[in-house]
Amino acid sequence: MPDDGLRKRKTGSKPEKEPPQNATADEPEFDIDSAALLQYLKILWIPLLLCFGLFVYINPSTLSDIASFWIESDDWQTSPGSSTKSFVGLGADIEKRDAVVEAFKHAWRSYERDAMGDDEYHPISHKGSNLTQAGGIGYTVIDSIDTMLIMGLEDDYARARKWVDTRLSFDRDAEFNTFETTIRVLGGLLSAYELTDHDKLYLDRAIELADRILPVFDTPSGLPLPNINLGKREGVSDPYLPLLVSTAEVATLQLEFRYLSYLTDEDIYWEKVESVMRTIKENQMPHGLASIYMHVETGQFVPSAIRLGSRGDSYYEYLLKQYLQTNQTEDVYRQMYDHAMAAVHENLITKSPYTRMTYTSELIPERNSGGQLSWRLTPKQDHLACFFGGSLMLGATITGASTLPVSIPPRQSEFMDHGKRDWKDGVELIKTCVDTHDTLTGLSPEIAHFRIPSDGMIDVLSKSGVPADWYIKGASPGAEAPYDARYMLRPETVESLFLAFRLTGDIRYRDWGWDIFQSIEKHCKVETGGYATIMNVDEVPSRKEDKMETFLMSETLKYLFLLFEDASVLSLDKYIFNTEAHPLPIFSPHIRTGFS
Ligand code: DMJ
Repeated sequence: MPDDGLRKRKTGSKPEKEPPQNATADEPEFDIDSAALLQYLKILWIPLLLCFGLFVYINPSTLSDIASFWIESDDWQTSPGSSTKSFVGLGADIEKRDAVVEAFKHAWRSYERDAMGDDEYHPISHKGSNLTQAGGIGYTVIDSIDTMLIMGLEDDYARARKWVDTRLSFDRDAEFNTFETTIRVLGGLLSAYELTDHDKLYLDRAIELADRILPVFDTPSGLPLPNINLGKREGVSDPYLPLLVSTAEVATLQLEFRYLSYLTDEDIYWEKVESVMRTIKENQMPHGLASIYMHVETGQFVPSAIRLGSRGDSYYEYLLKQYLQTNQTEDVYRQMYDHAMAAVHENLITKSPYTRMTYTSELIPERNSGGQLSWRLTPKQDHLACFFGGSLMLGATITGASTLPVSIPPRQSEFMDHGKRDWKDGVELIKTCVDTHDTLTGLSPEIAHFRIPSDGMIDVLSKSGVPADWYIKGASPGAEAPYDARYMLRPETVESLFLAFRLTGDIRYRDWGWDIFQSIEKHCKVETGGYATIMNVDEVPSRKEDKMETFLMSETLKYLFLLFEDASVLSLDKYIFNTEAHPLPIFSPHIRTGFS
């Protein structure tokens, strides 16, 4: 190898050092002042070093921060989601925030005009309806109250309060879903109590409702029955699946009943829901995941689908939030959450084939002829699973933004053991959920299927010219739209955008949220009042269904409002949001500290 002792410069690379064009060979390199300065520095470096050493001794995280800045800043933080480059601060975007308030007014005031007090609203026929023949339980009114309070809509709020005071009745001889009644009505009452500086009306009604619900827990396992006859105070099984209960439904009552226990100092609410968590822990499946059904007598998991979507979703959400709710004093929930997250990462988080999008698959149980159980990975993601990106980011930092202030965006030293993994995947999952809005309406379908090599589908090119990574199953131009193609005003993507923005201050989350809001305005708004589910996200003009889900006012518009509101409003270090977006305060329990 020819070697003249000098490293050869790569062809075309920049010259290492060129003399300045006007320099002459005999000019001195330093003038006299520079030389004196060098002398001083030689004398000063020892005290400077000592000072730096003392500073690091007092602030030990400095070194790791510097190291992580150099080593990883352009990897984990910048590319997957957050960086100081797009940091816009956490102040309000008043114009956009106020546009969301107008949307809420459009929804609420038409409901009030056409259906005040009814459980549900049908904006096209301008009618209301109740969940049962026995009369309403304030489903829509109570689900919407805290949003009015947060938005400062005093007159609307005053009328809603009056309705609760004078017209609300839970004495209904009919069956109501335990989970839905808890998250919407009990959660709404508790949140209203908190945000009104403890208006006793709401606490009294919350106690009454919770007492009527309590009989559902009288089962051999302590797992609650799915339905409650509020008038008779009797738990009722699902007539089609009498021995089964859904995992998300039994494990998504805890924030509400625990907070009520804290407020009333009555142990019974706490004990009933905690015993559910104990049963779940004792019966954990070997891989740490939770199938969507449990046996109400034995308390065991029953082979059934495993997913972050329907009937699975808020089980994972409440594991983290129970830990955050009590100021991180109950380690058992952190352990259960960490265990579950490891299993989710190992088994459910998947990459799409073309653009390597991150999504969550489902596992479907199958038995062979010998009765042996195996699990089939299915590339299907419900819109419901889109809560998970923001939730992963929330759980990724050492504090969950509660006991200690966390930097925004967080520093390396502020992550949990697996925090970087969760943060990164959380950001990626949000990007995927945003990508599922790449439809003719700009809204995402109820269910997206992702491409796998064996799906037998012909490649359809996406806008960027590569084959599309996801599709709506059963959808084809001109044909009747499948159920999967609808958008029913769901909040999960904007919920994640809200959390991600609060944790990063990154403008991109606001931009995406604004796009979604504008699509809702354009395609779901009913001009005569209210908003409606649309039947097919890939059809314009949109065809509407005569239904406005209550979570539009409790969740979707609340999260959009908070996305553009100043971050000091309902800050994440003081509140957790129940799964229906009702904020409940973080508190330190005096006596009860969970189970181990
Ligand atoms: C809400 O009722 C709750 O968020 C629940 O956990 C599941 N999703 C709906 C809204 O999509």
